[in-house]
Formats: sequence, C-alpha cells, structure tokens
Amino acid sequence: MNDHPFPTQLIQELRQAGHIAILTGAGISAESGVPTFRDAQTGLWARYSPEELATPQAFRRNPRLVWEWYAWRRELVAKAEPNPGHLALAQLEAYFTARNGRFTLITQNVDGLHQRAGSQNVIELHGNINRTKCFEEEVIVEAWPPTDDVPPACPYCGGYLRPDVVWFGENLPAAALVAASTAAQMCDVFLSIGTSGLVQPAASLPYLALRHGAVVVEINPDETSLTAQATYVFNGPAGQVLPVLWQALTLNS
Ligand code: BJW
Repeated sequence: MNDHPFPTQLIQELRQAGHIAILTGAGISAESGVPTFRDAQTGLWARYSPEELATPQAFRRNPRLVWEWYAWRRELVAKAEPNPGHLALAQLEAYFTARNGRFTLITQNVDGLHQRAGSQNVIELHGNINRTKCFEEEVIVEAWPPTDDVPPACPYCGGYLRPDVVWFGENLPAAALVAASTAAQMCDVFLSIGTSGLVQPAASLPYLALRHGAVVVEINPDETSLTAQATYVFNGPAGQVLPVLWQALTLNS
C-alpha cells in the first residue's frame, strides 16, 4: 500500500520519463510570502491591479508609481526565502539529471527564488525583477550614479530606467519562448504548478504538451481552465504536494 497520495502509474511515468518539463507561476512563491497577482493586493497597492501597473502605457503615464511598485516588490522578494516547493523542484532536477534525464524548469515568476533554491536550468519567461534596463533602448543597465530621481535616468541615453520584466503587450524573450515551447513539445511529463493559466503565451504550454502526447499534471489549490484536461490533478499548495511527490519518487528507486 502507498503511504503517499500519488497513483503508482504516475510515479512509474515520472521514473521512466526521459524529459520532464515544469511550468511555474506565482502560486509556488505564495508560501514564501510573495503575493500572487490575482489575489487581492494589500497595503499601499490595494488600489491598483497588476494589469494597471504592468504595462508600458502605465509606465509612460506614471513612471514614478510603477518604479515604486517594483521597488516595493524587489524588497519583498529580497526578504523572501525559497520554500519547500522550490527546494523539491531543485531536488527533482538533480535526481533526473543524475539519471541522464532532461529537466526543464520554465517559470513565469520574476523573483529568482528557483535559482536561490538551487535550480540550475531555469527559463525565465517574464524576466527578472532584480535586473534593470533602459525603457528607451532596452539595454541592461547594471549600475547608475546615486540620484533622487524616480525612476533614475539611464546613464547612457538619459531615458528612464525600468525593471527587466515583460509587461502586457510586450514580447517575451524570443530564446526563452522557443526553449519553453520546444520543451513542452518534447517532454514526456509536464507539470503545471501554481499558475492561473490566464496569461498568454505561457498559458498555452500545458496544452501544447498535451497535444504532443505528454502526461500533464496540475498542482494548484484552486481549479483552473486546465484542471478538466490535465491527466492528474493535485489540489493543494505546492509547498506541501511537491516534497511528498519527491519522497514518493525516490522511495525504493
Ligand atoms: C497556488 C498556491 C500554492 C495560490 N501552491 N498554487 C491570446 C489571447 C488573449 C490575449 C493574449 C493572447 N496572447 C497574448 C495576449 C495578451 C496578453 C495576455 O495574456 N492577456 C491576458 C490577460 C488575456 N499577453 C501578453 O501581452 C504577453 N505578450 C505577448 O503575448 O506578446 C505578443 C502579443 C501581444 C499582444 C497581443 C498579442 C500578442 C506578455 C505577458 C506578460 C505578463 N506579465 C506579468 C507581469 C510580469 C512582471 C511582474 O511580475 O510585474 O507576468 S502579468 C502576471 O501574470 C505576471 C505573471 O507571470 C503572469 C501569470 O500569473 P500567474 O503566475 O499565473 O499568477 P496568478 O496570480 O494569476 O495565479 C496564481 C495561481 O497560484 C492561482 O491559480 C492560485 O490558485 C495558485 N496558488 N497559492 C500552488 N501555495
């Protein structure tokens, strides 16, 4: 008898997989204290929705407001620690790569917590909040002279600086999107973890995997549009489900 909640068939499919692809969203960082996007926001930012702040139009309209929203989030992320869900994914990567399997971790998150947990092969679809670029020329800017200007000015062209993240209406980094789509098409098992599946093109990746014959697993306490189509669904927080999945996988293997 199993002392874990996972079907034996799923454990076998995972053990036999040559390539595992994972898509994560804000839900995996929720247990680290990083608020998700579509939950009510708190405090100073309760009046705004991400759709009103995470666009180039919002930045043009009020660059100070948008810069300060990201400065607040950058601080929050700096204080956050990877949780057992992030750590279990890093362990899974080590487990599969040690067996010559391929493991592709695709994240929509900009918080860098997967890398801090030890994950090596991370595709960041929506950029990283800890990098800064020029709003005008899009070049990455590592440092700028101390200033009271908010946002600070680009030291090369004088334009505004902005976070190196992907806003609504902007293209995703081309190489990241190609790598993510290829992984979705090539993998044997695809895990969709902690994402509402509302934002394209990331939301299409599990369906691409399904169309190419992969086993698709969803881990999320809430239902999403993927739930009805996923091969296996685990309704629970990633920080609880993933460590148990890792244990089940490595038991007697
Ligand atoms: C837990 C949990 C726990 C809670 N454990 N789970 C096709 C059709 C319609 C529209 C479009 C389309 N193609 C493109 C678009 C336009 C647009 C789009 O998708 N709009 C939709 C809103 C309809 N997409 C774009 O503009 C993209 N660009 C693009 O496609 O360029 C070409 C193009 C442009 C225009 C037209 C056509 C083509 C860019 C998208 C950029 C998204 N950027 C953001 C902000 C990043 C920077 C920042 O962080 O500020 O990315 S928006 C925000 O949403 C962020 C996230 O990565 C993304 C996804 O959110 P996520 O991760 O799913 O979070 P939530 O909060 O929604 O869900 C959390 C989930 O966790 C929930 O389900 C909870 O239940 C769960 N959960 N606790 C596990 N403990």
